[in-house]
Amino acid sequence: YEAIETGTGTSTYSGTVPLTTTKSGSQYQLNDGARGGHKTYDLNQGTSGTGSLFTNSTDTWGGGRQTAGVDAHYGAAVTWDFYKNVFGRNGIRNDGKAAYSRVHYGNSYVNAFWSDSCFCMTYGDGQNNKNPLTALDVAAHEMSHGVTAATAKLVYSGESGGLNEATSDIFGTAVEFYANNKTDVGDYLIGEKINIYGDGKPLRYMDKPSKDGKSKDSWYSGIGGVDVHYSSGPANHFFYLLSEGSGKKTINGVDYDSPTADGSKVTGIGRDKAQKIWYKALTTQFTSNTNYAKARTGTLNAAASLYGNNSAEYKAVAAAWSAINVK
Ligand code: ASN
Ligand code: ZN
Ligand code: CA
Repeated sequence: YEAIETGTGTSTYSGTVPLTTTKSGSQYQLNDGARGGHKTYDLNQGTSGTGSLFTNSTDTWGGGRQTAGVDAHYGAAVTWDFYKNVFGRNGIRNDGKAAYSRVHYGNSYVNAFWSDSCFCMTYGDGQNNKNPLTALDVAAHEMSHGVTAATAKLVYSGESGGLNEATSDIFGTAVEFYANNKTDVGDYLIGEKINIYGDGKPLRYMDKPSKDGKSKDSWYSGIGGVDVHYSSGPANHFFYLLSEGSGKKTINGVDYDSPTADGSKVTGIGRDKAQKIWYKALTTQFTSNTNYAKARTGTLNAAASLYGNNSAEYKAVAAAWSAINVK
């Protein structure tokens, strides 16, 4: 017999978390029957297949190889809940069916990725297998690649590739704020917990993307030739400005200082409205070849349909794009 259960896990990055599991006979499995049957597997340093489903004799998880599995299983659940409760989206393809997660990929593999062909998320263990790339914002970033692939299908190169990456950073961040647990209170930093450079610094910054040394703060002709993880900068910056406004601000103890390309002042409309606008644009306006100029139009159309074309929200979208040089 099988039953849906609620267990507890000790994670790497999110403290003690609830886990939805399945009891099968006398064994518990990381199989989330409340969210489309999302399963989490241990690749045990392999690079193909599914390895083995995490199983346990009790419903208390963590320690050793299980710990990264706890993060991945929790991250997939919170991301599922975010899309469901905030946007009414029932899973990545809005069909109620889950993807799956694989952890412990390869040896000292410093990346995580979404693959549409397996419909799954995969996580490496980081440098010296010490920092698995399973933090909540990373998991939500990867799962959101699945949502983009199921909706706008933004091509993963050129300007559309930058918008694809930014979409994952935007919703990765939104999920972290949504979770609002003790250790994931939410910030506009990407990958601040995985110590990818060994110096404790985040991978990316949304208030001023150029703080990473590579991302672009604003649009310019030719940005389509930049790696998609850096051409995402202007759209991440747009989202920050639209949510929080320009200038200095401290949120959950983190200091931000967001500049504008033209010295203009932008007043934010709050993250809840900004994420609604981006989601509506992604799912009803953007297409595979949407570039920055079309993203401006698409988000303005989304804002008009949500709030009206004379609304403060519509005007803020226009102002935030202009502030990153998309006029
Ligand atoms: N972690 C990376 C990402 O999701 C993997 C890649 O370069 N596609 O963007
Ligand atoms: Zn990505
Ligand atoms: Ca973050």
